[in-house]
Amino acid sequence: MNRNEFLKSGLILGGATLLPTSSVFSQNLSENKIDLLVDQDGNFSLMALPYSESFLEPFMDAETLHLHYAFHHGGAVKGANKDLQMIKKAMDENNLETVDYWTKKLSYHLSSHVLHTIFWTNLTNKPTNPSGDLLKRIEKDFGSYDKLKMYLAKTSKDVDGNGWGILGYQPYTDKLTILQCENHEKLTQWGVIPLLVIDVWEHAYYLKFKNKRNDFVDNLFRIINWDNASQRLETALKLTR
Ligand code: MN3
Repeated sequence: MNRNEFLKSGLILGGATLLPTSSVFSQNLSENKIDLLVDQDGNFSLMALPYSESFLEPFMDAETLHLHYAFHHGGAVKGANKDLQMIKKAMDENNLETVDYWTKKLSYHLSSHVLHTIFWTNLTNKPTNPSGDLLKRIEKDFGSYDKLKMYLAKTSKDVDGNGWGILGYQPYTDKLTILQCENHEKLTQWGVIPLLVIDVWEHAYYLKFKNKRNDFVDNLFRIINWDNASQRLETALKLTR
């Protein structure tokens, strides 16, 4: 699909959107083994972590990672499956009384599933730096890698309540962009494909960092897997040009 076909097709790839298993997007991601959000039956599923729960020690402790992955991310997967079932039930019974409630829930749970899936692969246990096309685009769109880091860190630290800082690719403008996402689904720009996501929900850091979210974010910048972000940019560009 070239860029024009992509834009005409109206395929929206924002975090709040259901990705059908047959879409070019999810097919490409799963062929490249980046993300797998659904199982063979089309139900949402929790893919295995790309490493052991102690892999990110001491930057992220195993207990935090375990609770975060198994219960917070896992809970979102269960929630998204239930939301879909409840929407189907409402449709089958021609009773649309509660369908808006479950639709909002699906936006919340599925967006959580998408962002957490990306988050795990965005981390590694050693410092890396952006390179190649990603670095060139960072320099073009933000001035320098240091400026991007400052901007993304500040945006992540200053989220009101729970949420995410996100570096994404916006195909409509062919630029990198930063989002300050509240909860999992609010304050997106339609179309943005996330490349790097920073979880600043309290569950991501409270055991080890207590109330010091800023320290958590600064610490996280030491274990970002920029190669994964590069791979995500490559995929996004292939799909949208
Ligand atoms: Mn989380």
